[in-house]
Amino acid sequence: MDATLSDDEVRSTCPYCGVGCGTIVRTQGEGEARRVVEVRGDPQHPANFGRLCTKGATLAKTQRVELVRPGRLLSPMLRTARDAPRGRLAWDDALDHAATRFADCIAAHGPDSVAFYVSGQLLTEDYYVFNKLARAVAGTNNVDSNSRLCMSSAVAGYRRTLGADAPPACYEDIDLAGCLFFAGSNAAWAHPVLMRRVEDARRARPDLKLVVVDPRRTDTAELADLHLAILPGTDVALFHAMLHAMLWEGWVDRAYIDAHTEGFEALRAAVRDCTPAWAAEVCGVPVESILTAARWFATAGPTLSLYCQGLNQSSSGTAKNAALIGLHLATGQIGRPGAGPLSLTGQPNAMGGRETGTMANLLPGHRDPSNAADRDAVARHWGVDSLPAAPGLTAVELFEAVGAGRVRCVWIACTNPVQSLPDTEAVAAALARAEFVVLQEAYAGTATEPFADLLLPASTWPEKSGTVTNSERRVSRVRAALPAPGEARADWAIAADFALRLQVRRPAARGARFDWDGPGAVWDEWRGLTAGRDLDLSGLSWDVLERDGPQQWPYPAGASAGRARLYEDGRFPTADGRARFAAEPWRAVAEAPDARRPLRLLTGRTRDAWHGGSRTGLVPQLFAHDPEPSLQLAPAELERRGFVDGELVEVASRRGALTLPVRGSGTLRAGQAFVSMHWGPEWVSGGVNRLTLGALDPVSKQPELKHAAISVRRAALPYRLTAVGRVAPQHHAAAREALRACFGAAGHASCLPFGREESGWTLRLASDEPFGEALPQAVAAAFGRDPGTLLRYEDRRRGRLRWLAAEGGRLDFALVAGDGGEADEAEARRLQATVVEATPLRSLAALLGPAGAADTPRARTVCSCVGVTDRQILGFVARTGERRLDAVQAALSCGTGCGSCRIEVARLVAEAPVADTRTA
Ligand SMILES: Nc1nc2c(c(=O)[nH]1)N[C@H]1C(S)=C(S)[C@@H](COP(=O)(O)OP(=O)(O)OC[C@H]3O[C@@H](n4cnc5c(=O)[nH]c(N)nc54)[C@H](O)[C@@H]3O)O[C@H]1N2
Ligand SMILES: Nc1nc2c(c(=O)[nH]1)N[C@H]1C(S)=C(S)[C@@H](COP(=O)(O)OP(=O)(O)OC[C@H]3O[C@@H](n4cnc5c(=O)[nH]c(N)nc54)[C@H](O)[C@@H]3O)O[C@H]1N2
Ligand code: SF4
Ligand SMILES: [Mo]
Repeated sequence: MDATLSDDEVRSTCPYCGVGCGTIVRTQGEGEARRVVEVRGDPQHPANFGRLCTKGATLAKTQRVELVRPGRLLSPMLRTARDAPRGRLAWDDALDHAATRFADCIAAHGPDSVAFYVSGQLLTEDYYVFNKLARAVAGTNNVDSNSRLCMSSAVAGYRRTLGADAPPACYEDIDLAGCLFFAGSNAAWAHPVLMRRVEDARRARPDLKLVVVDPRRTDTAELADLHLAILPGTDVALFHAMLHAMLWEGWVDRAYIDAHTEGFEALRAAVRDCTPAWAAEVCGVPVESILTAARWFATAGPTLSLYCQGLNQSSSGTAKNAALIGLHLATGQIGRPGAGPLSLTGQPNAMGGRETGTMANLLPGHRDPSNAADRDAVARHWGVDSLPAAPGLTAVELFEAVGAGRVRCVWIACTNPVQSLPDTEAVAAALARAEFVVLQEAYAGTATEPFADLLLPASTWPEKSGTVTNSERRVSRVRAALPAPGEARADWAIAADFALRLQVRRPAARGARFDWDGPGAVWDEWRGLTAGRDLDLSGLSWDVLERDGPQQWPYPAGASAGRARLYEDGRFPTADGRARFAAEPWRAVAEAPDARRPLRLLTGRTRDAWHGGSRTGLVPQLFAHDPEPSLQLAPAELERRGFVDGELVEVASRRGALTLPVRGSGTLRAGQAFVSMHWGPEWVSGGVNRLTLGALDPVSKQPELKHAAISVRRAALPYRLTAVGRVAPQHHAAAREALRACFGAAGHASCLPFGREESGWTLRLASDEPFGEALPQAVAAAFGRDPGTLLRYEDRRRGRLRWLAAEGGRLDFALVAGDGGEADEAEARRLQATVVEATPLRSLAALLGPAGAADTPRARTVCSCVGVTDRQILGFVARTGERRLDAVQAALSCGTGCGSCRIEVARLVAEAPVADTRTA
């Protein structure tokens, strides 16, 4: 495999999304000084054939030396009392201490008084060791993963209908489909490299039908032939009405239903009253759209469904998944090229967690902890007498149990629950109450860190070695390109060393072995547990992966290739070999809007950010596309409520409130609001998940992170401070720490990076009392500015400050404080834009005061690779009248790199007003 690589290059897999793109990582330097200098797409990897999106393409920038060191956890740190500072200690002492705490807790309160909360960003080997540790040594099923927030409804949907948690289709089906049905997926932003493949398929076959079901007009919807902007949470009503129409029109495949399925009559009865007219009412979309969707799904096939959190993160997530899979079964759109339900996985190794059964309700190899035979099989493999039978706690329940004092010791690895779980105030309160919290993290400064008694430094990509499985069941190697920094260690090794120490203190748990000499040995033990199972990996050694590259499962012993598609023979892994229809009725979202909280809050991703941003947050360039937190509302909604674009509003749900700037967005319908899930307390005071709710799907226990009822009103925080400045690269991380320390008790505070080759920070504070003198001084100092050397324009009586620093003909730093009046805000925006865009400075007077130059909206970067803004694209079209996309791209180069922005560029080019009508 590695014949084409030079000595300083290794093949690995992108650490971000479940597309699972292959990367080639080039390093330079020796020993501790070795650095990643380039990451490019692997042309041989079947998930991406050399492509990367904005996030993958900027991986090398996350490894810049001045960012890596201060941003990482480098040694174990322990605090012995809640308010005591943490002190450094040796690994042996750290793990001994943890083992004593866990063992004492188990001895006093039983095994279910401890819990492990892990992550789909762990490698398969890490996952496997944590699972064995929890069940075989700690003796509890309290081991769950952030996949509970992500994929558990997909797991439940597959298990209920097809009999096993196995996505039956593959990426190649995109090239072969006649109809692509996206539901609750914004793949254009969340799975960009797959979207490039969709564009290719479109180009090759212009009659390919693209349907998108999403309440918002996303970039994915922008590309669709048919966009069903359904009301949030109404997918089951839509899918049932589609089936109703299919039955009426005779589009179902009776022969397939009769030969390969059970339960169709019950579903047919359930959809009898689900007429398209009824669904049009429930979903808020035209009847014709529902009929067209049904026709294309059934007759323009083969039909491939691609779906994600719009279905999964719902109190009826399992029903949504099952209803969609039901459409595939009813039309025979499964088990053949171009067809099938392909749930897109979010995290790079969401699949690995499902395979190794590292979730409360799963056991390794698609086994079930409530089944005695399954428990026995795993216990035998692990060399213990038995495994616990009591059901384990799932993510939301687990933190509720911590809050209630039933779980006392909790071990968190590779996830940031105080940012990403619903109702984060409750999560924080729970962790504050816990007796002992271990956090195994790679990066410093996450929202969960303050709650950790013991911090364990983990190595991460590009230092780790192991395997991951992507959305199409393809197993790829992750290969280490660098040694871990400081004392950081691999996750599997930390878990194994802790297990050995816990075994010493728990004699009954001594049978299980944890003495692997590397992750390859863990892999070999693990794949032994899959022999004869539907996901059989017994033939897939690391040698095979080395020789033949990434492979799909099943890959049983003796095989020479994995299987691209499942169920081609119409036989399913159920007792009788038949798939099952589910017949769940449509149910509304758990928290309906009412008079006090009239808006529906949707949440989701933006293109260039990854979750809480511990990694993408290191690259200022990745903020340019979505530079600051905001609550988006439909423009009509903004107007109706009398809000001005950009003003601060207080957003409140039943659980908590936070203050954000409000923005108009054409992607939303009236009555709806959207906030990106990335804006945790690391970036904006409070963090978005204060608002969200933990209403659970009854089967999958996945929380309804996408739907909450909220109220919005103008924030009563008249005093404002904005500070923006460039900082030297070596001070980037320290400046952030110092600025975050200035959040204090401000009613609203945010701290966001900007820049490309150079970088800096923007701090915004809003308060109900004046800021005085000390805080602005501290802010200036955080930017490395001596207040004595600044140009100062002040009206102390009115609390108005303008502190500026110019250098080399441009403004480098500006601090504006005042009473938040319109003139103040305009001035702050003007100065901010001048610093961020590095505009040559002609006259300070033109920037200051109400008589300042007319405001142009700040430019927003659309194309991250080349650095092209919306203003440049609009300006070019306005000047030239050019509306041919390729001509605009040839002139500006936008969208010619990774292509993640191409849909947006096309929209801007189409919508740009043209002053000159020569060619228009
Ligand atoms: N850039 C980026 N990419 C990522 C990630 C990231 O952090 N950043 N994270 C990865 C992870 S872990 C995941 S899970 C995936 C998520 O990938 P996606 O699920 O595609 O992303 P989201 O934006 O969370 O949600 C998708 C869409 O669901 C819509 N939606 C909301 N409610 C409903 C509903 O009731 N019905 C329907 N049909 N749609 C609804 C939202 O409007 C949103 O556009 O992304 C992965 N890729
Ligand atoms: N409102 C709302 N909330 C959501 C969602 C939503 O759509 N809306 N989506 C949900 C979904 S689908 C997901 S997947 C979650 C994601 O939520 P989280 O799991 O909290 O997301 P991350 O920020 O990726 O957290 C991973 C953490 O692991 C650390 N880390 C990175 N590499 C390693 C490593 O190798 N080892 C260790 N030990 N640590 C490492 C990172 O620094 C980071 O802090 O968010 C969920 N929350
Ligand atoms: S699509 Fe982007 S984030 Fe996802 S694996 Fe590929 S390069 Fe990484
Ligand atoms: Mo996810």
